[in-house]
Amino acid sequence: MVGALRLILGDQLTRGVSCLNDINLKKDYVFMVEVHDETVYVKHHKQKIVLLLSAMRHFAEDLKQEGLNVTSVRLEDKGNTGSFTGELYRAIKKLKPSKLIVTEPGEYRVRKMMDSWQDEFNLPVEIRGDDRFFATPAEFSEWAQPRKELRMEFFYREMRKKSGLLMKGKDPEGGQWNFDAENRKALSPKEKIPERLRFAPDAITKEVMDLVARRFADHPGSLASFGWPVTRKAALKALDHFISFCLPRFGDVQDAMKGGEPFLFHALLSPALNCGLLLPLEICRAAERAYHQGHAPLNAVEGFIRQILGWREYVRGLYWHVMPDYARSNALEATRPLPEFYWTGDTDMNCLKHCVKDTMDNAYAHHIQRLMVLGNFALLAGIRPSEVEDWFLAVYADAYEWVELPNVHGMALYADGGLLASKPYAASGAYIDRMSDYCASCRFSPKAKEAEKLCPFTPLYWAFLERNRKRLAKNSRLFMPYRSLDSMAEPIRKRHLATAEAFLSSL
Ligand code: FAD
Ligand code: DLZ
Ligand code: SF4
Repeated sequence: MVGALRLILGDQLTRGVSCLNDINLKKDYVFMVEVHDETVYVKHHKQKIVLLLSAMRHFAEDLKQEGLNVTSVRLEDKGNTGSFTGELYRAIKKLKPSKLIVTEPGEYRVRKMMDSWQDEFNLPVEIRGDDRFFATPAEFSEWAQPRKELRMEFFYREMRKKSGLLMKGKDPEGGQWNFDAENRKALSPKEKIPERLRFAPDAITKEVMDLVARRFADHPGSLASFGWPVTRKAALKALDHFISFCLPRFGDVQDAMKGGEPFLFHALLSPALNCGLLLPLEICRAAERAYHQGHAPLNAVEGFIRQILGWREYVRGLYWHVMPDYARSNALEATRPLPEFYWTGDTDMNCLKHCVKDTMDNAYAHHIQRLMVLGNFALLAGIRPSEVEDWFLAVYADAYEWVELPNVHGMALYADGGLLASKPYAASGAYIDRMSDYCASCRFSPKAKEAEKLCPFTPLYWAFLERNRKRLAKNSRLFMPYRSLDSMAEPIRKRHLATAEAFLSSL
């Protein structure tokens, strides 16, 4: 007699995941399924599919080694119905378990499926909370409910107190909660960029790479440089390497960009973290230890921990607090289609060309590339939020809707009208010039006097402000930009607006 069937999803590859708690090794079955629907609900980057399928296969092997009964279905298996529901139906028919146990998923789409399973299978379904986060969705909602504005900084402070990370009793380490002001330096051309730890594909990964190259040839991205960790052991090595060689400089140059250097001092841990190979607490503790051992300065360690304990938790809480309505808002009424160069990199704008190339080569771009180049362009050009969101969800190895959507919809596009960000992250080419070396080899320049050479971000920026005057002019944080626009000589203002119009029509 089979006991419980315990489903593990592709982003739940953690031995301590709640659906495995109290497992009966003799009677229960663990169920893992590779399904077509999950590989194509957006056209995922090839590396993202390889990461997930290879990590799932390794994880299933580890569980088997440990003596658990594991049933896995492979993508190419005969009879694979292609969906979670279809595969569960087949497994339940075959094994006749007494109940189904799952951990809540990371996406609303899958949650809706789960909610239908009890009736669909006529079987008790237990949906357990995902305790791999610092805060539960209910805790976030309790924090958010009485507030008009949901600013990350205040939620982050609650998480510092709750976790005790970087706390000295009741006070923050160093007497300040946030050292962000120290973390906006440009990169010196002499800065030595550390070599990154990438992992050569083993036999399991190679087999999956062949499968993906054949079956998903029309999906974006290249497999040539695949080097993501696909096991917990490798992910722990990647963490160690980051703490030893990158964390000390992470803070200072966190916002910098450099052509041909996609990784700089960033952690590269989000693909492993988001599929469960690493846990947020162990990453934060490792960084905190580096600070206490004098290996990394406080601005770097606080800045890094804030990304995970603050931003990551905050966007997850926000997602579950406001879904499904959140995805439907379009506060700036942006309706332009996504330009083709987001897939091909075929544009004269050097910053975009580099960021798209990095993305397609590695299924990765760092935060400022995502926000201030790729996101900023979509914001200024008024690209329809759902098209931008589908792109971001498809091309990054760390992308799941719970984390992608608030970052794109709220942070990059201001499509939620300011629920997440107190003002749009709109910037002209001068910002990109200050924080990168992209402009030096671009056919445009933010400083050019001639209209045909002027960086397109500049007219797009002013046209964005003009277009959204009614919606944004009252925002006190945009007082200065609107004052600059209003004090601009009329012929120059008109020229910017006409140039932006012509540029947008040419897209
Ligand atoms: P580091 O820069 O070294 O940061 C350390 C860790 O902090 C990351 O691993 C990540 O877990 C966490 N983190 C940092 N910033 C954020 C954030 N804003 N939200 C949530 N976690 C954060 N992150 C994703 O994990 N998946 C996404 O799909 C995703 N889409 C994004 C889309 C846009 C438009 C923007 C602006 C940001 C997005 N981010 C996303 C956040 C951030 O860019 C990535 O987490 C980060 O680039 C991952 O690389 P890293 O591990 O080298 O991070
Ligand atoms: C992203 C992904 C892919 C490409 N393939 C699978 C899969 O075959 N099987 C699976 O269980 N999960 C996969 N995933 C991750 C899921 O899409 C993810 O678990 C859901 O979006 C819920 O967060
Ligand atoms: Fe990008 Fe403008 Fe700089 Fe060219 S000049 S790299 S388009 S910011």
